[in-house]
Amino acid sequence: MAATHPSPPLKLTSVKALAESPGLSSIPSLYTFPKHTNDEVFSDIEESIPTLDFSLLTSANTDERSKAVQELGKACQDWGFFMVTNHGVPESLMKAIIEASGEFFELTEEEKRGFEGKNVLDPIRYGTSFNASVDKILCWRDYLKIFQHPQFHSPNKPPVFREIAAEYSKKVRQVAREILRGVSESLGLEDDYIDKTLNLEQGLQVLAANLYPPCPQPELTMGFPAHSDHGLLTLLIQNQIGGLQVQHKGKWVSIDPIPNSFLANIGDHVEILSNGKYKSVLHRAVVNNRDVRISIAMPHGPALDAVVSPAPKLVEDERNPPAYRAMKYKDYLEVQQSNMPNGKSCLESGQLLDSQDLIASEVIQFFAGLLGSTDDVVRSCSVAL
Ligand SMILES: O=C(O)CCC(=O)C(=O)O
Repeated sequence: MAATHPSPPLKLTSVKALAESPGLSSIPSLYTFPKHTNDEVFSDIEESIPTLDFSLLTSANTDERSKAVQELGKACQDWGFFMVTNHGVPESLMKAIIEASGEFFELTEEEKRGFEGKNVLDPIRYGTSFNASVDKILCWRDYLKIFQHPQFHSPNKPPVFREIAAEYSKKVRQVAREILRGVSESLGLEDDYIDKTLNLEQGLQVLAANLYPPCPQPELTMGFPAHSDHGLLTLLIQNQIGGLQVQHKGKWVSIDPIPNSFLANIGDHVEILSNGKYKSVLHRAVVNNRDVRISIAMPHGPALDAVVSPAPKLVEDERNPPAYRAMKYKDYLEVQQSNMPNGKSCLESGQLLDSQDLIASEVIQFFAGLLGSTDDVVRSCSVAL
């Protein structure tokens, strides 16, 4: 095996440019990830990832719908991940958004740099790695992240991007909202509990396009290290090149792409809302030495100003005290983005609070409400807790 490149690149370039540099046969040492003992990939797994037939979830037949809701709840509890079929988003549109994202990454380095963002709340952010300003090891990945809702944004290049992204995001958002109704119901809550409490009418929707170019030493690096997703529900598609691995029963399981379906996973904020009944599961993307892989992940979150806490109905029982602190979604995004994924979900890295703290935070929110003050009061108090 060839030795790793001795020195890091002087200037941070895109992985695409690096991968295309003539004669590259080894990767710069800055891209080398340490091996972990739990890195073994479980290939002969007997169970397969659950599938949600979306047409049954939206069926007018109440028996069919309640069976689909039950299966959805089981998928959230057992895997945190599931395939979504019969979702009604045209296959041609799914292909078109992958192609348009590919065209974006084909722009010149200078053109792409025009879309570089600095802050997690910048509505358009092109970049490389995870967050190159904090990463100690670089990931074999370039990305483009664009806020699609509540305000729609788009890069102005390539010219086809805007129209395709607008159409794709609108359709995917409808699917996500419907699945979240099912998630709500499966938790024994009103079907519109998540929608109303977290103000999904103003919910954040992000289009995150990931580019993983072929890598000469794929076994040494990582496209996207283990992480869980912020928000409520992510719907992912890819260009039929595998690479996603999901943690299941302590092992990594490769999930093969299935044409014309979404791979869905619940995010950290469903874990919080469900008080841990549904876990936001770690996943990662590995790279290969042959094919360019493109994935489009679409996280759907609460409104940025929504404060997320365990649903009171799910914590009223003293055998099940609140396990998570109330936190504004916007603040959570900033915390998550400020650290490179470290193999733990962001929740595990400091979100747990005991019930005393949660009661205190609810008291603060109550008084903030009485005083008619803004959410900033809540935020500053919550951080101080
Ligand atoms: O590319 C993939 O398959 C994973 C992407 C992902 O996990 C993300 O964008 O959060």
